[in-house]
Amino acid sequence: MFKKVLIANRGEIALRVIRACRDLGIASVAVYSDADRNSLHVVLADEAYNIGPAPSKESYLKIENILDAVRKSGADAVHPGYGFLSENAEFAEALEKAGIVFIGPTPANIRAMGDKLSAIRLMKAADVPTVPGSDGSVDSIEDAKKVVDLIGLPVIIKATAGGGGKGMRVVYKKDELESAYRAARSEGLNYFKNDTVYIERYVQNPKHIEMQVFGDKHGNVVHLFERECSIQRRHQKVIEESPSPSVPPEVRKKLGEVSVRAAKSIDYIGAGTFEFIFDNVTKDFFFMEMNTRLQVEHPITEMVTGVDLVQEQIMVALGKPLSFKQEDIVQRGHAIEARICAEDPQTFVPSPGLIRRCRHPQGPFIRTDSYAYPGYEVPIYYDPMIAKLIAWGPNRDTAIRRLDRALTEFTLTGIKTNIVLHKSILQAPKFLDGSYTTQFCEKDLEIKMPKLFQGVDDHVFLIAAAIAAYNEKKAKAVSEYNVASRWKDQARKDGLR
Ligand code: MV4
Repeated sequence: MFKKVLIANRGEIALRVIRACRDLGIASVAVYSDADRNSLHVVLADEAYNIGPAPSKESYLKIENILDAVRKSGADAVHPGYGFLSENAEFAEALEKAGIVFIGPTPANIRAMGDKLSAIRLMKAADVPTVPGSDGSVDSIEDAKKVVDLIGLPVIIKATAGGGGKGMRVVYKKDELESAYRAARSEGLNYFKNDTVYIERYVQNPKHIEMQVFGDKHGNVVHLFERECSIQRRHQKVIEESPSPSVPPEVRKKLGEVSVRAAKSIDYIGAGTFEFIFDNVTKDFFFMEMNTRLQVEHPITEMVTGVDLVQEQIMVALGKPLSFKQEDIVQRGHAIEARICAEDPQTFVPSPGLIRRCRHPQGPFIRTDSYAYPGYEVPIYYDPMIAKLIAWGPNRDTAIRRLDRALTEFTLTGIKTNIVLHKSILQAPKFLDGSYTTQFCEKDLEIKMPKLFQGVDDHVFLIAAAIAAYNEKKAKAVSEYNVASRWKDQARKDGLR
């Protein structure tokens, strides 16, 4: 067994990995930037090392600083979490050279899937369905026109190094092609220093379906079924669920077979995810890219399969065979995850700052992966996601009800959060019937703010705040029940105190 694992990450995922270590009897090491001195991962790990200033480039992304902390702590393995250095082949290689185990795929695995065109080429060779397209890079506008003549419109132009929607253009009409082609190339160059682009037929009514796979160092590969992640906004996932309400059993079977074959074809080791675009009308699916890391939304897979994916990552990195066989893995019930972010629910602008009240939801079949606590200041430097709420139920309707209950129970004040956005999604007809596509947030979602806030003048808020301040002083304690947003309830509750 490893003696000590260093977690090269922060936030809720650092906590998730610390917990897996403790469950396995492994000591954990936190690393933190100057902005994270008061972060929970520093408290919960067995030891912690400062790795530099607040900006990620000077701390969480600085390989040399992480390696220093590894040496100082005497850790024998590193878990990278997601984001930051989790898909950095040089980091994995540097650790390997230093005799430290990288808890993740091999550098070769990361490289093979890191370049999107190389990934598509490898997947085609493994007989994985891909979208009809340019078959390699498209290096001139003349070539682009030829490709469009061949595959027809609409098409999507993608930068090979692209991500997060950058360097991507959808083209519906022939006269839009040239400007879209130039835009995709220049965005690729600007954001990723690479202006290589390729073209695919644009799949309409797209759903984002991804498959969790796991490989070990003995050649075993198993899939853990799908997650649907089509509820997203500007390429940021908002809600994920498993199983997908749109995947029929026979397509699910095919997705499983294809994913295991794909992972085997590249000798994949560890946790990985194949991302597919799924046509909700024809039920066809096409390989898009592979993520060679543990993903944010991994808990929904854990909830329906009962497998601890982080523990499994650690055991596989140690060289142990997978603890389960394909036939052991079944989808039991339904799980949904809501990403809770410190952001304005209407403008989606990040809202970092001091958390005043924080009470996490509890009760049956709810899991909360959060690093929020009262008095914590959410830094401006990192991702605004502060918590994940995950609900399980024997069926989709029950899981939705329970997630809604958990959202209602979640008290989080001082900062703005997207909790009301989630509440609105859970009421939307296209969400409830499962027919939503990746266009849902733009086209089908109406964000409903609580009635309390509609048509109320500012001076009413001022009076409410004054009442709240008075009550707080009178109670000589901080109580979440006398915040301004609950001033009506307060009037009723006064009699109880
Ligand atoms: C597509 C697609 C439709 N057809 N590829 C978006 C992120 C990246 N992982 C792949 N993406 C897409 N690729 C083909 N051939 C639709 C998306 C897509 C999308 C595209 C434009 C605007 C918003 C989108 C949201 C989700 C997925």
